[in-house]
This record gives sequence, C-alpha cells and structure tokens, in this order.
Amino acid sequence: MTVLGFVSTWDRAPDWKAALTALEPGLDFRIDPELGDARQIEAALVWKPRPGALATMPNLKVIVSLGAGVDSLRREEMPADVPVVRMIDPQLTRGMVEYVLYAVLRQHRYFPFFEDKQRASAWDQGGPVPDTARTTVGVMGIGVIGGAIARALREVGFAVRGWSRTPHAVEGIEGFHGADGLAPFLAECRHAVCVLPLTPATRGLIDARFLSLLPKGAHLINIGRGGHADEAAILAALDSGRLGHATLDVFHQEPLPAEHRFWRHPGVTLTPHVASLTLARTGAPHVIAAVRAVREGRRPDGLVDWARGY
Ligand code: NDP
Ligand code: OXD
Repeated sequence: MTVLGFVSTWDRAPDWKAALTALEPGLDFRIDPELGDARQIEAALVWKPRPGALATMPNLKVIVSLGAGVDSLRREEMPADVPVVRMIDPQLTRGMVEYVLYAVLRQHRYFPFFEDKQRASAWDQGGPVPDTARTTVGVMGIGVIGGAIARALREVGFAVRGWSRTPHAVEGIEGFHGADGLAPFLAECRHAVCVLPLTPATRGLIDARFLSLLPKGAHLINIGRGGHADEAAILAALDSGRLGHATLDVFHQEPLPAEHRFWRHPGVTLTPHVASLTLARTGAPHVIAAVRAVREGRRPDGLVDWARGY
C-alpha cells in the first residue's frame, strides 16, 4: 500500500484524493498537517510545501511537484537523495497551447484594433490581412509544453522557431540553442513566447538588451515565470514603441500589486497566472507512474536535475 502525503498551499486535496484513489484504490492519502505517523509516508505531492514539512518524513522515496515548474521548491529543504519529479499533465500542456494560440492570433489578426473600431461604430478595414506563413513566432523552451506550443503554431501555418539549452531537431521548426543562438533567434520573432523554467541561467533573461534584439513592434508573451522578465524594461519598451504588445501571465510579485503599471497599460494584456492548470483527473496517472517507477528502480518521467535547475 502506498502512503502519500499531500503538502500543498493549493487547496485541491479532495480532487487529488479522488483521482489518485480511483487509480490505486489501496492508497492511504494524508493531508498536511494531519499526516499521522509521517515515518510511513513514501511519496509527497507538493506545491509550495509548508517549510519543514518534508523533513518530518524520513522514509520518503519520491517527491512529485504539482506544478511543471519547480522553482518554488526550496532546494535546501528537499531531502538529499529523494528524487523530485515535476508535473507532466496533458491537460496542463493543452491549456498552455490554447493560451498561446489565442494570444498570438488575437494580435496577428488585429482584434484589439477592430474592437476599438467597433466601440466607435467605425467601418475601418485597417491594413491588409497578414501573411501567416511569413510571420515568425519564436518559442523559448521547447520541452514538453513549449514543444507542443511550437507544433500547434506550425499547424496553424506560422513560421516557427524554437530556442533551447541544447540542440533539438524538430520537423518544421527552426532550432536555435544556447547563449549564442539567442540574438539570431530573436531577430525575426514577431511574437516571442517564453515558456522556460526559472533557473539561475534564465532569471532576468527578458531585459532591455533582449527586447532590443526583437524586431520593432514585436509581441512578447511570458507564460514562464515572472522572474524571467525585467518588468521595468518591458514597460520602457512598450512606452517607446520598441515592443508592440505584451501578453503576461506571470509576475515578480503574485498577486500583482494593484498599483502596478501593468494593470492599466494599453500595451499589456494581463492574466493572473492562469495560462494553464494541472487537473487532478489528468495529472494523477503521472503521479502514480512516478511512484511506481521509483519503487521499481526505474527513472521516472519528469525527473528534476538540480544541476540544470529543471
Ligand atoms: P521542460 O523541462 O519540458 O522544458 C524546458 C525547456 O526549456 C527545454 O527545452 C530546455 O532546453 C529549455 N531551457 C531550460 N533552460 C534553458 C536555458 N538556460 N536556455 C535555453 N533554454 C533552456 O519544461 P515544461 O515545458 O514542462 O515547462 C516549462 C515551464 O513552463 C515551467 O518550468 C514553468 O515555469 C512554466 N509553466 C507555466 C505555467 C503557467 O500557468 N503560466 C503552467 C505550466 C508551466 P533543453 O530542451 O535543451 O533541455
Ligand atoms: C506550473 C504552473 O508550473 O502552474 O505548473 O505554473
């Protein structure tokens, strides 16, 4: 019987209990802080875990993150030698794909312009319909989520390029990688999507220099983490017209403070970290598979490599 501890500031415990016990009926699901004898706990399911909670579980075999990003896990609190597995959930990925398709198409087909015209009862056809095949969308991070986003954009007909840490060959997607690949990658991006993990190497990546490397008037979409971006640099680039629009889902401080200029800037479309969300129903198979893999001595999918930071 698996004993699983749910240690999360995200109150979805009943959903996870139902989804996990449907797959493994004998599962003993305990919710922090009522963990009973914590020495019995073999697996922990975590999102921003309460400080010190994991240290009470000396027989932990695996930690599974409820999020794809593990930047909010305090590494110093992860027990040494206990593998950490990040979330891989088809619904989480699908939600991210939907978000980016919508954000790109909305700007690509000038919907904000036509909405303004409608409010003024003005019949104004604007410029020509854009040439999709000659519009480049760049995706930074082409892992599980970014790869799916890039393929979906390619299916729509955009010219798609990806930027990653290591080289990748994906059919129909132009690949760039590493620090040296960033400037040539950005040079053609009408829309640049950030879906990177937050690591020491990616923190602060979207700064004034980065924005100056994009074509004038480009559209930035950040659905990675707020820490990827210098928010003052984004505002300055929007004010100067260097950046045409920013679609932002993640911020340095969440919730975004009411006085932040992003709320009212006409060049910003803002959502409150909802680009996607893991559902218990669709994420539960990954949790069970991770627990079984570790128990059977196999490498689980989504194993975090702390040396890389993701
Ligand atoms: P993956 O680990 O599957 O992919 C990460 C990608 O980023 C890989 O292509 C990797 O390169 C690339 N990468 C990492 N470091 C660098 C670097 N220094 N330079 C260039 N590329 C780099 O992660 P996922 O796709 O599952 O998730 C990505 C992120 O999306 C999460 O970490 C999280 O921050 C964010 N997210 C946000 C959500 C939201 O609602 N806003 C929801 C879900 C996730 P390589 O392939 O070479 O390893
Ligand atoms: C995640 C998130 O990392 O929801 O999964 O941000």
